[in-house]
Amino acid sequence: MRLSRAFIPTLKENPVDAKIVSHRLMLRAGLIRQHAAGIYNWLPIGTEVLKNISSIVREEQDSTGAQEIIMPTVQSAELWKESGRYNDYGPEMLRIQDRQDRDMLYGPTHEEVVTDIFRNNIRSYKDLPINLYQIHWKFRDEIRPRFGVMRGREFLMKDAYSFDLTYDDACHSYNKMFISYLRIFKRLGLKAIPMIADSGPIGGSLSHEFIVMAATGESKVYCDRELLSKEIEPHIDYDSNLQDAVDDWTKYYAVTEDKYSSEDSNIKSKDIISANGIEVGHIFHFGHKYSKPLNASIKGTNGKDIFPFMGSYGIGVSRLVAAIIEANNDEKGIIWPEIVAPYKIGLISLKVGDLEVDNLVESLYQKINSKGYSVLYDDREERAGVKFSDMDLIGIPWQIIIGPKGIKEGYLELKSRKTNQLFQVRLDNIEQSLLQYVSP
Ligand code: 5CA
Repeated sequence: MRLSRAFIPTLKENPVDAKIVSHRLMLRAGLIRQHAAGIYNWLPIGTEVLKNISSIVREEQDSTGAQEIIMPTVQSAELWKESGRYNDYGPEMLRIQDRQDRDMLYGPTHEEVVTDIFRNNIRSYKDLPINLYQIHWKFRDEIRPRFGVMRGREFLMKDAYSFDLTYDDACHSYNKMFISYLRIFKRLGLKAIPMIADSGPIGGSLSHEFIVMAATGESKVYCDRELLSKEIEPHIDYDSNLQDAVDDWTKYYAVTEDKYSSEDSNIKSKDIISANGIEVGHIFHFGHKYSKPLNASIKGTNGKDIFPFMGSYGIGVSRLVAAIIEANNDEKGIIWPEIVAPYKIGLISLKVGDLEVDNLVESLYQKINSKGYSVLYDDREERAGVKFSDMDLIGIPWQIIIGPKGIKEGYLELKSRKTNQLFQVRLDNIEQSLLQYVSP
């Protein structure tokens, strides 16, 4: 993409009402614009980052055997009256009436809808286990939307729902999501720690939140220091028994504030740290909480009707954009991990209008584009300083810098946004040399 044609409305000044760094940088780098309180427009590079995060979430969820669907954002209130949550959910639910005066709502979550799909289409234990997920918009009329997309009213969530024949099978489904979440957050360059959590309005007795430690996080957590350096095993076979792998994480003390008791900390206080964190995921096992009231029974192995055990598993996809920025920024702007960056390479011409430079940069732009690299080419007639600071603000991981001096001497400069290191890359063997540092 040529920057002269790209819609990336950057801001020079810090927006005054943005209180945390990710909110400031998302506005300044032109990722989002507010539409109404807690409701945002996602502009091109914000959209690109959401797509990149969604792809990783999708790949990892698919590899567990979960299947992607799309459910409606606007739901009928009838189902919620059946489950008993219509009144319980409270003012966070946006309730609407259609022209027939029927009660509708904008979905804050989808347990009822997915259970309705299940009961209308699945009849036998032979169809279990099944896990259905979507990546879709939710609306919660949060009392205090704040920090930009960190706590929005409309936000993008990955929500998965599992159905199992037995409690043990349901534990296996829960464990699969537990491990899958650790893998997803690691791929996104985040350290997210699973912590025992309160299940709130979703319900059930077993639940873990995945927390990324951050001073600006809204969740207060207590956890064993050792978890901060714990790594996930690189390989996983989802058909194998995952209990040991999960126990290896849950054997440490790690709880959110609701589950904390000061007596716990007395026992081993020296190992336990208290900190703030961002809740990027939350998984729940709630057994028959929805399958029974919605009468989603199927034929069991002995021909008798049984209710499936259920769980649900959420990831805050739009919140992750903010969480990644909180973890990856400096005074100049965002520092995207390559895997989510809106563009991997920024191409900066130091002298637009110089024929030799223009020709070389143009041909290089075509070449690296055709090799599958995503490139943002700053072709504007701006001072070099402006170009550098825009690329740094937007956070492109690699910047190729070309000027008349380098051309004369037969090289270009490649700068790493993260380390600020400069590498000289020879012009006569550019693809090979680039591959050393950046993969498409
Ligand atoms: N149905 C379950 C799991 S599918 C559910 O709704 N869980 S949740 O309420 O915990 O939400 C899942 C994730 O969505 C949270 O862990 C958080 O990362 C994200 N999330 C929740 N509320 C918001 C919000 N207001 N703004 C941005 N992200 C949010």
